[in-house]
Amino acid sequence: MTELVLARFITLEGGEGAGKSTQLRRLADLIRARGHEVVETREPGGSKGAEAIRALLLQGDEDRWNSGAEALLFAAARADHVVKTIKPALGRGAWVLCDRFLDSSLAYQGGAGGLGVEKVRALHDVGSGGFLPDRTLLLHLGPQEAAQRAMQRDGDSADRIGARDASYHQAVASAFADLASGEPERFRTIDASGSAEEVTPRLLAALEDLL
Ligand code: Z5A
Repeated sequence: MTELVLARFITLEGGEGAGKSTQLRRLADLIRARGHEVVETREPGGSKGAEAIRALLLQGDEDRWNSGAEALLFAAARADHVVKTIKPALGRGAWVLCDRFLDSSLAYQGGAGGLGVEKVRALHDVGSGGFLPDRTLLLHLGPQEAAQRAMQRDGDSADRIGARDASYHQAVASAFADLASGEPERFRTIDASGSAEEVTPRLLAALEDLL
């Protein structure tokens, strides 16, 4: 008899303040209610080594690292996260929901940071063997609403990447849109406007065929 493969690796992506963390928690509860084990994780971070690298990446002066150094650190954190957390969970049949993954490096360091997506993909090949999600949900929110949400949460204490100017965040949004249109089989773009209660069913609908 063929065994059902239950494990799924799902990533949530989008600009700052789009509501990824909020939606990840809500989705996890709904998927658990369907009888699956769900592991909630995030990047940068998600394993002991990657959480240590997270502090290096997000604290300190805005110009602490250039795009190349940033991309190397994100790739190193991701390599640890994939081996220590994501693959073991998938191996036992769990769903893994991850707040940001490779596409954030492609959009932030590759696109907005000017490094180029091919170099970032090459680092991912070295660190994580090119490992990709089964599905990526890209939360799309207009820049004003996103900035309001981020400001409501962080006030003036944004991290060193979140604190970059509006043109950087606009370049991130445009890089995400390019990534989604380049890989329509993996990406689903979700309207993230409206209340959290209104957004969650849109995300769940984009996963129904995998559940
Ligand atoms: N980064 C990178 O450059 N390269 C990489 O490879 C990776 C990351 C992996 C990580 O920051 C930073 O690292 C990030 C990208 C960069 N910097 N930026 N920009 P983080 O892990 O500290 O946080 P984040 O991933 O940037 O989170 P976020 O994007 O800022 O937020 P979010 O998760 O999308 O949103 P949220 O926390 O769920 O919601 C934000 C606020 O809005 C909060 O007060 C909520 O209660 C509220 N909210 C949420 N949903 C709604 C709705 N529907 N209506 C109203 N209010 C809402």
